[in-house]
Amino acid sequence: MAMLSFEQKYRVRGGTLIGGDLFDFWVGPFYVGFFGVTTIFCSVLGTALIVYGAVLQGEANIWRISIAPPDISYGLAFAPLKAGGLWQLITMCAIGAFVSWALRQAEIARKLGMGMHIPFAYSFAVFAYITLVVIRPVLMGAWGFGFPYGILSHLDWVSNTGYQYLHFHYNPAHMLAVSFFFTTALAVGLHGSLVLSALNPRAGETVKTAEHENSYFRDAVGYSIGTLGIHRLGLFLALSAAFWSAICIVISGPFWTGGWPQWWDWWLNLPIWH
Ligand code: UQ2
Repeated sequence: MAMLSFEQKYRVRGGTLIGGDLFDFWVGPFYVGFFGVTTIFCSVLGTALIVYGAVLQGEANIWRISIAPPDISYGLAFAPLKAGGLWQLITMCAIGAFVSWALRQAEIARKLGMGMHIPFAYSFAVFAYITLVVIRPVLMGAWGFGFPYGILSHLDWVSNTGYQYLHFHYNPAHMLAVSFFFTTALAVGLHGSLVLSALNPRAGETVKTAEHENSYFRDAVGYSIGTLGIHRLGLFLALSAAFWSAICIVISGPFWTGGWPQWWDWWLNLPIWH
């Protein structure tokens, strides 16, 4: 595979967290490392188990393939392979692959002398997944509270789980998560459009710089957060969206068993009203 002129310069030894020089090499454009090997191993095994589960199910329609967690009656024990055990193995493979990927990101960042922002950010997505399939099921006492691995079945799970709390949009952590998702979209929309407008002027005009970008927003809203600032804000908004998503589901069941509309009774019950 062709290499860009600068790539050779950055193919330096070191930065590994484990394995020393043993896996410190590239395959084509890809850095391998110990965690590249574990990522591939977990991904291939997990995918093979999903395919095996689909074959057991005798389901050829990909929309309907679903690998369900064990019945609630198994609690936190291992279940037989065909009764949720596959889901348990696939979950272990998924976590192994996701954590390996984060550690491979960390090794590459170390190798290049960069900050840990990428593995840190990615970890919030992994944390949200682990909250759904490990932390909440453990707090509720059964793997059966995890979500099934299927395209339509996981949608059914989200809908059913939401309705168990009557109206999930009244969950205050869900409100925060949704607001952060929308604000992230606003920030990325503003940022992407601003950068393209500055770098793609009409034919014959010179490319504009950060001074134009700052001036645009000072003219429009009286404030510019700056070229570094918008990326800090974007990271904060996106991580907050993932974080509050994890919080909104982990409090549903383990810390609040009623309907979310009823949670707001604390407001109606404030002593100032009576
Ligand atoms: C900005 C800036 C950028 C940007 C954007 C802004 C030059 C290239 C989008 C404007 C951002 C503001 C005013 C903050 C908006 C706040 C929220 C919560 C969405 O100033 O610096 O860099 O891309």
